Amino acid sequence: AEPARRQVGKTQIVSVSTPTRADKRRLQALGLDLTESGDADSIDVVLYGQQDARKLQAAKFRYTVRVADLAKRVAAQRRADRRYSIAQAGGSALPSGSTGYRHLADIELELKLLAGRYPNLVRPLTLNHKTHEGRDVVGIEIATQPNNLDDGKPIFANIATHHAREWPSAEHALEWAYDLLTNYGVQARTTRLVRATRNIVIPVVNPDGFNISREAPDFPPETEFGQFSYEMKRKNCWPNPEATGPCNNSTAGRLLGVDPNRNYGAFWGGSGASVDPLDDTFRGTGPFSEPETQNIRELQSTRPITNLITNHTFSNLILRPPGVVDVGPPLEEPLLQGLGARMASHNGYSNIPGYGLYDTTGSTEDWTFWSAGSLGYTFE
Ligand code: 0X9
Ligand code: ZN
Repeated sequence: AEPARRQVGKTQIVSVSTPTRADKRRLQALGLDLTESGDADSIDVVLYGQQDARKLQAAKFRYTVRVADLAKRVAAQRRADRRYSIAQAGGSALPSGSTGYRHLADIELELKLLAGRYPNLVRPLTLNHKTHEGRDVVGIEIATQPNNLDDGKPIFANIATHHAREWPSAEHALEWAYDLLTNYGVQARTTRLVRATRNIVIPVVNPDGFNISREAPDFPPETEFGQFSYEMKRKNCWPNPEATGPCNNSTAGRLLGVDPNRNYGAFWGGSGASVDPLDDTFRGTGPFSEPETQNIRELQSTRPITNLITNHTFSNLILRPPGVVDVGPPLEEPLLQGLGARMASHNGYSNIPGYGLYDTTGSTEDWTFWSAGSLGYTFE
């Protein structure tokens, strides 16, 4: 069934009280839009109008409103972004000097420009599978002999934007590339790092979804398609046979697609993912049914990627395997915990297992770790 298109009431962010894991599981089963923001006793949830609020109330959840009018908040943030951009006209403190969120075309162009500017350090990368909308998924790899794929160096993969709306994650990955390239030969630490390792950077794993979110039109909230019908898109553009219209203009709105971070083979079929194609955490029709996850699987499987960070937003968390509590800690728990702690000591994030806020199955680092042995983390 397709969702009722006309939303009644404002889009809100609420903090739902979930003191036990049973509460968290019961909340996940409602099919609402859960964020990874919250704490041990609560999860923040996006409510798209009264229908969603009623679901919470009917299930007897207690919640407090954190953002009463998300549309208003977003408008204020956009004004703040513009002010920032103007104030930083001479360039920001970021490695690239960028002053605003990039569009997909910006990212793709800048990757090409970096390859052109640093031919001795950069090799362009196109992953094996085009997306449902026919896009290439692209990145770069950075090494002192970029084209010598037999250099035997350990690879760190810094990948981002499985989730369409998580724009800052793409910025993280791309700025990492700028950091390495602009500081190579300038800062001793970066120079050592670039010499000793190979770095793969893929800023946008899900370009179809990202492009829809990033280019979403400003529909007035009271129209048939509300403001967040596309901007708040999370998933890819899997063409749900039950839904009509293309990914950016469908009666299903943002709810079309598969959650790429529930589609990996690790524990696929378990809890913390949805079987309903219109849910935000729809796991897909089978493990690795989607081009986006096939791309990362084949990359991880054919290259010596020893470390991986998959960037999401936001909660200031470093999440390590497993994503689902029943799996229990791996033998490598001290190693994973320790490396997480070292990373956290640099950025102040909380270093916790992936299941910390809620269970997920089919997620990225669970597959790269449990199947390929790569030390994978979600930065949230
Ligand atoms: O739910 C997710 O896919 C990630 N959070 S987000 O808000 N960006 O959607 C977290 C994935 C890793 N976390 C767990 N395994 N719980
Ligand atoms: Zn995410």
